[in-house]
Amino acid sequence: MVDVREAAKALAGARRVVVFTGAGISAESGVPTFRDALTGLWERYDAQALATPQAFEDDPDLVWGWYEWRRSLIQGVHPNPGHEAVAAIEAHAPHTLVVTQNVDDLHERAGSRAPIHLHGSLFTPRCAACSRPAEPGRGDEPEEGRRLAPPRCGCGGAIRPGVVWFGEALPEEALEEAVQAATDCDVLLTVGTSGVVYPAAEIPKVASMFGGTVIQVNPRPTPLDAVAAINLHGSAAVVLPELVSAAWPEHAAAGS
Ligand code: BJW
Ligand code: ZN
Repeated sequence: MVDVREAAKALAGARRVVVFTGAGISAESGVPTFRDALTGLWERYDAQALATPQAFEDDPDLVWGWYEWRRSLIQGVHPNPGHEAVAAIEAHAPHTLVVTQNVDDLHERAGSRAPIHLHGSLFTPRCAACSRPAEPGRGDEPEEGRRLAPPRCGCGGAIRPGVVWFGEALPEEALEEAVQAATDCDVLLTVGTSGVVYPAAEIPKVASMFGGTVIQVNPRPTPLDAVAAINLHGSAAVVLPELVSAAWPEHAAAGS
């Protein structure tokens, strides 16, 4: 509780805030984290082995089926109080930038203004050959998942998910904007990320290096413990609303 109060004081006093999120913020909505064991058709695989250009080249039906299944799952869940608390931070601290590694749309659905998606989105498929944007599918995949042939573009190329796989460059503008915001921020709140995937994991480190106070929310230790001035051990859906209520008590009183 002392840590929450200390974190709330830093947050309420900050002019510029960056909220940096990972899969853990969506866990309580029912979205498995990236490093949870896979289930269904994919239980023999490790997500890190499926999230590569090579995996898509070797077995497009397996990889496209996995991404369509994940998009379908996300379409059936809702933002949780953690996502809502992030939107509340944006409402109270107008110079807030949300930078997410997540490929879901739960920040947007919770009311976040324009979150930066460092690793792309499940909702922006494109042609693997000519990059032309394609329409996302219907999102009614069976619960166990299935192999699914990717649709074809007019040019004959396979449609691929609009996400960033291992070995691929992050969207340049998004990364630049995130690094600039980390450089300039007073507080960076990192939530639900294992902090092991680069270059995204540099962002909290940049904030700390340039004098920002890093606050971490995670039930487990991570390599970012080393840069976090305040570590709030707990789940995002519990800790973030507590933090918002402590930072802006009128928010709690208004019941919003
Ligand atoms: C909760 C919770 C609750 C649970 N509440 N919390 C430097 C050093 C070493 C390696 C590299 C390096 N630089 C680059 C690399 C290589 C590589 C990399 O980082 N590898 C490491 C894994 C070793 N990086 C890349 O390849 C990147 N590209 C690149 O560097 O390109 C160079 C280049 C330049 C120019 C031209 C060409 C190339 C690309 C990385 C792309 C990552 N993509 C993925 C997949 C996206 C699509 C998909 O989703 O399928 O992004 S990987 C995966 O990891 C996904 C995630 O966004 C990302 C981060 O995962 P995240 O969000 O942290 O999730 P988890 O599951 O790891 O952790 C969840 C956390 O939540 C845990 O801590 C839990 O405790 C916590 N938690 N419940 C709060 N209720
Ligand atoms: Zn094409």
